[in-house]
Amino acid sequence: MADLKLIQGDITKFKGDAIVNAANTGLVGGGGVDGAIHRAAGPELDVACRKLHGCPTGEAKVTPGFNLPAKFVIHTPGPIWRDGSFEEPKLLRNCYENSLKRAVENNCQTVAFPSISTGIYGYPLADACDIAVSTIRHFDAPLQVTMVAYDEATYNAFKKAMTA
Ligand code: AR6
Repeated sequence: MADLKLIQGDITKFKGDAIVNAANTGLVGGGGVDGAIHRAAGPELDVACRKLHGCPTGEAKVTPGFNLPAKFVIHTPGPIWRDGSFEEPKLLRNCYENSLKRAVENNCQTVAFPSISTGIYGYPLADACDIAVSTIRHFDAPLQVTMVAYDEATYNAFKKAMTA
């Protein structure tokens, strides 16, 4: 079972083995947490991402962390919320599960996640938190996972999902 804890803060400051990036399918960088991670990692991250030739929604690909304190960045494009009938829940579950698989493959013990898809991609926060918490908790590996909530609403929603 993966162990899960919650903090509020900036994921680019996470000192551990890997941080997860809420990316886009082109892996070309963007706004939100993706922009923050690219700024903090430095331009080499963009060069490394371009060599990966994109990533389908729900899958996950790894790069080094370059100037970040974390050793690796695991890039996963979340689903863009439409109305919930376009496999959004399954795709969001895949994001968490495939990111954790990449972490294990790279011998990571400590991994941090942002709240995937609940910013620019518009996934309803409470539902996304339930999916994140249950997928991480059911993942069978000795990983220490930290959810890094940037804003208070996200922190409170995760807290609720974790105590439900
Ligand atoms: N640390 C932790 N969480 C953060 C940080 C940070 N430094 N900055 C923002 N967040 P979003 P998405 C939170 O929009 O919805 C990009 O353009 C933010 O408050 O970053 O998956 C990509 O290239 C929110 O709670 O990701 C894609 O095109 C959460 O991270 C698209 O956005 C996710 O918000 C992906 O959209």
